[in-house]
Amino acid sequence: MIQRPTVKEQVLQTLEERKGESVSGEMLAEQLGVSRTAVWKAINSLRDAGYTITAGTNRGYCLEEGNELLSAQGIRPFLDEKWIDVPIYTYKTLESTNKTAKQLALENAVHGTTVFSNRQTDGRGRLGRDFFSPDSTGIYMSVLLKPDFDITKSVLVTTAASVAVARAIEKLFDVECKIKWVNDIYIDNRKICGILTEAVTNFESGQIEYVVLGIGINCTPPSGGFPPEIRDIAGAICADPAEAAAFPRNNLAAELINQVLDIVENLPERAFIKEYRERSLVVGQEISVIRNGVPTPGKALYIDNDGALIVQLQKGGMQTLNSGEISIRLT
Ligand code: BT5
Repeated sequence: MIQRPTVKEQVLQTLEERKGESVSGEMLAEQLGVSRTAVWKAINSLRDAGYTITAGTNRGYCLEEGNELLSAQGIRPFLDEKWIDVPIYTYKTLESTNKTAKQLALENAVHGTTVFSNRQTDGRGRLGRDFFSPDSTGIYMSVLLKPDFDITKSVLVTTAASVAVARAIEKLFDVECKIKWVNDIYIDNRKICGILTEAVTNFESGQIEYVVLGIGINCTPPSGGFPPEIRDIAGAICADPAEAAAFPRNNLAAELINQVLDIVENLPERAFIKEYRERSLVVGQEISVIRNGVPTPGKALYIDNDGALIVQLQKGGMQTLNSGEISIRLT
């Protein structure tokens, strides 16, 4: 059953579309077919949610620029026509957006359904590691992928997604994104994004039914700085914590959806591998391959057409790394 948007959601939609402009309460009431009191209540409830909405007697209501709370209404105006209808869910707090996206998948959510949270209490990395996901300074999102082709090569989804994230960030900001195999995005030698891809297989057929693509991005540094355990590696797209409120999170969120869904559509052609190689931080570098906590030194030679990393081991021989169960460290 399709749920009708609430008055609050509709008011937010109009204010987001006309951000920085005054919109009269009377016009809003008329447009939505509700009373002016209902509009006034919706405005108050949006203010409670953290939006700065100014009001003048004749001027009407104005959603001030720099109010970058993530919302479906804020994101949708930036989506490409092609993806304009993807279902978007935004939350203040979730344990993990990947967990919620998996629940939605069980309820038959469609390809492209995307979940965002302003904060995660149990954000996950690979191999059960934590992903630090503080309030309102990052984008934590999961996209449900159910393309109509065989998605068995789900490792390619991670490879493609890294390129999509790099493209989205560079479209909006004057920065250069590099990729550390498999799935970490770096700016100026600091990790600003991690990606966690989870494939869910059908119990009976053993086939991959869908993939949940989780992306965590540090937009600005958290107000208290990064916790000590990641202080030396973590960074953010914009280094100034004072920019947090004005950071164009809705625009970036939409661009991430656009780029991810575009690249996944063309996944079987693997055209993105070339760009992945060009963005690589590791090719040609001395590295340590870490399997079950044990490091083995070697040199990263190249990335093959499946996104696997080919390593020349110091002790002799070559190794093809194609599993998310392995980490590498630059040495
Ligand atoms: C990742 O794992 O980097 C994948 C992170 C995926 C997070 C997204 S957020 C939305 C969705 N919902 C989830 O629950 N997860 C996904 P991995 O390559 O294993 O790296 C984890 C390591 O990165 C940690 O052990 C830390 O060293 C470091 N780290 C943790 N939080 C970080 C942060 N905010 N920024 C940079 N590095 C971080």
